[in-house]
Amino acid sequence: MTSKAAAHSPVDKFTFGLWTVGWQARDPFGDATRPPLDPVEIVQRLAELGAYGVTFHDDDLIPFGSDDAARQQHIARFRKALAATGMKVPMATTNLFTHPVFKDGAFTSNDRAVRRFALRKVMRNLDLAVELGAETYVCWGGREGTEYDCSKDVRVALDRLREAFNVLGTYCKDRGYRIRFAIEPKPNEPRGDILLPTIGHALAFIDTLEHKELVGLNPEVGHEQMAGLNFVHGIAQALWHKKLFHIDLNGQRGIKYDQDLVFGHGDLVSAFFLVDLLESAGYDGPRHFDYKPSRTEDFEGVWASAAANMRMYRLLRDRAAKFQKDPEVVAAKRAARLPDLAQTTLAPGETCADLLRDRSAFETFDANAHGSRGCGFVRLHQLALEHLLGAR
Ligand code: DIG
Ligand code: MN
Ligand code: MN
Repeated sequence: MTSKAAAHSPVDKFTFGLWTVGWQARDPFGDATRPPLDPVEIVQRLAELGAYGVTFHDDDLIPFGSDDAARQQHIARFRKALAATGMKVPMATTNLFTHPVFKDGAFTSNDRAVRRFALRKVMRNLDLAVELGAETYVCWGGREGTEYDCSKDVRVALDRLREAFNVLGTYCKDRGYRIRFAIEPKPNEPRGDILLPTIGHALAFIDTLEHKELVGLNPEVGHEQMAGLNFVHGIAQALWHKKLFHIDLNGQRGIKYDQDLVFGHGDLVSAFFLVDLLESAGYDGPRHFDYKPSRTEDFEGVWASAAANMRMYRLLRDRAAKFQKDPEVVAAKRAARLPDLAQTTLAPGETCADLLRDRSAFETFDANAHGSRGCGFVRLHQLALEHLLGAR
């Protein structure tokens, strides 16, 4: 599929990491199948495809170890491409996982000098992120973890992780930076077990931080699904905590290595309900695709895969909107008593004493009658799938 005139408008807020379409497809068992892509070309091509913006790790834009002159040149070229295309940079992050120095982690490395280097590396890219207008700074602790339980006392590692976020929060507050952190959980890979492996672990950790209001989540579809969890439930809880600061969209087919497929190319039914939830909830952040164009693809395939992510989101959004409006769906939801769940279990002002006096709540409650009532969920799900399939 060649890049047609943009089928998507920037209003959709579709964004991509430089590292996604720029992935050279090197994997643990094979060399790169594609040459490197110039970040300037990435910005231009994604703009043509209708993307809203790009995101980056520091090292995606400025090769690790570049001197200041080279660093400034890379940044200047990038800025020029952004200005020429109107592309935004809503999010940035740090590569704390590729260089061997991070082989035992960054914020939680047993080597204190590495922990201090990691903080400085983040601070430097935070400055650039703010200059470029980013509002979210993602922290994916890909190397924060272990292969052996004896190699790290996780309680102490969590102390160091908390210290890092407290220091970085202070760093931003001292400078008046209007940027928030978004922790990206992942259960494993590249480490045998990664700290803060799921949305739940991350939410609990965030609540212990000094600047907890500055820290939220950047959940990734495949990462929760690698742990066998329901991503829609995870996003619902992140929304419930008001901590969905950003989201990484992609596809994953079950509990296996991190596939980073095109969005919707994994569990399509889950992707449908995810889009339904995001749109119904009024999520107004970037729809960020953190995926890898399959190693089998040439550059024509790379750009086709980028367009596919956006097309999949829009198709699902259109179908979810029809699903919500379908009178049969509204009736089926009512029959399934979905609206009733929003009613508080105790009436406004009702006390425990009132509940204890209410014989219909217990003494005369007919459990068998209620237990034999049908819920009507299968019919509702069938209607959803018929919308997903374009059959309604
Ligand atoms: C992988 O899912 C991670 C890294 O690519 C990056 O740090 C983060 C940004 O979304 N996702
Ligand atoms: Mn991933
Ligand atoms: Mn990600």
